[in-house]
Amino acid sequence: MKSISKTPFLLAASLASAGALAFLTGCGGSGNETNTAASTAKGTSPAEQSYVAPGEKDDYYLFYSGGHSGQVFVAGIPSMRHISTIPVFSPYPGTGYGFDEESKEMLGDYTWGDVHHPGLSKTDGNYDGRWLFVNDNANNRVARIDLRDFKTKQILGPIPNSSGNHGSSFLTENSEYVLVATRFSVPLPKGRYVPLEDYEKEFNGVVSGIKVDSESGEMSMGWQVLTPPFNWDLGSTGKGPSSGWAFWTSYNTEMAYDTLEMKASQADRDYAAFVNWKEVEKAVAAGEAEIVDGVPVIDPEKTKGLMYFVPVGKSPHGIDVDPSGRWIVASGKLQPTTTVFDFEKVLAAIANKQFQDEFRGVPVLDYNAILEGEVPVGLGPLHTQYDGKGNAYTSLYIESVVAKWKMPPWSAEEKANLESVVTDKMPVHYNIGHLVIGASDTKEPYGDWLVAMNKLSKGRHLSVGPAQPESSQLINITGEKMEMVYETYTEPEPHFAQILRADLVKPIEVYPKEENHNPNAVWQLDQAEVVRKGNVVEGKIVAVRSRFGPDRIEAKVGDELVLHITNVEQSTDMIHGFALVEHDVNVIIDPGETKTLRIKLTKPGVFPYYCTNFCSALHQEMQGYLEVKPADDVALAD
Ligand SMILES: [Cu+2]
Repeated sequence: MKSISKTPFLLAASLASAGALAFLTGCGGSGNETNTAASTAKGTSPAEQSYVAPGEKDDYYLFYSGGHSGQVFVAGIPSMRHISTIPVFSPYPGTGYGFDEESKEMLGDYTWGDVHHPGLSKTDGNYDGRWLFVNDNANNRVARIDLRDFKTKQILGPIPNSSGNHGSSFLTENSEYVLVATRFSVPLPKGRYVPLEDYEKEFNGVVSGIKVDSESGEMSMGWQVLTPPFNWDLGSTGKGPSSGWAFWTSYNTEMAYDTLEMKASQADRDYAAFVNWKEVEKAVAAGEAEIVDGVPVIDPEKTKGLMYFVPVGKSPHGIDVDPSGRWIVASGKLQPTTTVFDFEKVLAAIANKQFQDEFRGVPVLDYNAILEGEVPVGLGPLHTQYDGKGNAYTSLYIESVVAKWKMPPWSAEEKANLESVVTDKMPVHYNIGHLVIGASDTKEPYGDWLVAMNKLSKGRHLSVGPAQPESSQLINITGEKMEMVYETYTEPEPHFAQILRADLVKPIEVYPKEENHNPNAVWQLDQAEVVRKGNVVEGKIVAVRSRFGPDRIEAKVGDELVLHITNVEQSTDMIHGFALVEHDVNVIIDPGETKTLRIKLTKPGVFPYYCTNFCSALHQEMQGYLEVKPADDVALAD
């Protein structure tokens, strides 16, 4: 049942009667019936616009990067309430992630990651609500979160030949690939030592195509394209006329390997890379790649026509394709303008060989031949998002502002004075990095809310000491002028986010029993058992309100304890946990799930185990004992 739209007067203070509220808003129900976008109506107060009453739901999911926490945070829009933490690259006892064997295996040898840019899966250029991909800048990985259960399902990496996976996760129009570029360059293949003095000659970066299985979402290495040792930065993917292309900016075309702060800011222009990934696919199929560390790598110096360089003003950071796919907007963070390229002119320039230069065999497109205009947005432009109504919004780090400007096509008058296309500026607090508009990277942006992710917050919240709480701001963009609506705390360290319409996702609430194919799952207390095989004590354990079966396990020092714990519940929100006192483990099992815990028993004693996730009035009674006898106890030997 769809709840009735919230009306401006609904939230007037006089309307406090619970009965009236229930009448006007419907009963809530289950699933993703939401509040509606009517809440963005202009003329209502900011408080009314972001207010989502108790029991009502938000219109959108906001997935925002958790940076070096290794996690993804989920909030609702417009309330900005934090509603979930999805652990990806770091253990998280709140959901037991990283304690059971299944998630430990995914994490591998790493206990953290540096999450930067979440990317939603797409079908035909629009979000399809299936998966969310995120990158790990530190350990060169990409992870896939399934939006059926909001859990991390795969971590791919470390990616061969890739060092510093910052320039991702960018999904192609039909999620054929997650596209990735390296931030750092190193001697390839990885593991080879070359002195830094040989940086220009011996170091390289790559852009990678990570293949995504259209049914399962499973990622695998596709191909890579070798690049000079520039530092690749943010990117985006094409659509419409730019379908099949991908774009990344770079800084450090100076190829400095020390004091980059100074040396990498010398050149007036750095290069963006325009990569035709469909041509890369063809070249790989034609056998033109060299296998480096198991991956087909194309050298654009040898295979022409798949990579072009485009000069962009001083140390660019973001490059964003508009919803039509024709306009490519790149911003140099050390210049006061943002540059609009016309992709139709790009195609013509390639056809007519309008090259101003060549760098290591890669043609450099003639800047003036493909330029549509340099828009004087202000100081420190970084990223641009689109509302789908002909407007662009660029974050200005130095100015601490979001600048709104009109996209081309421009009139001759506008073109002669591009200052006139900058129509509004909204101060943000402070030093904005990324900004996000829902579905800005698709064919059909939502165009109602913008979230500013600010890098420095300086006193925006109650003081909690030197670590200033981070700050994100919600801006209504439905009117001619932007309107600041709400400010919220964000867990560090937000980099980028994606906004998804809530009705595009239908998460499950229990894992259906018939989908559990774990051979060690048991569903009845009388099937639960613990057996010894040599020095392995292996148990099939039932967790049910409110007991563990069995609630007594015997072992001895030196044994390996392996427990397969099945939460046999099939009702919503009936989650059980399994913590073993003084053994640093906490496994959380959702309804219908089986998780495996494996630990070496090294100390004698009697150790209680108990349920960590509140499950019933008798939750406190949900406990058992692990008896660990001394190693020389002969009665326990086989
Ligand atoms: Cu429990």
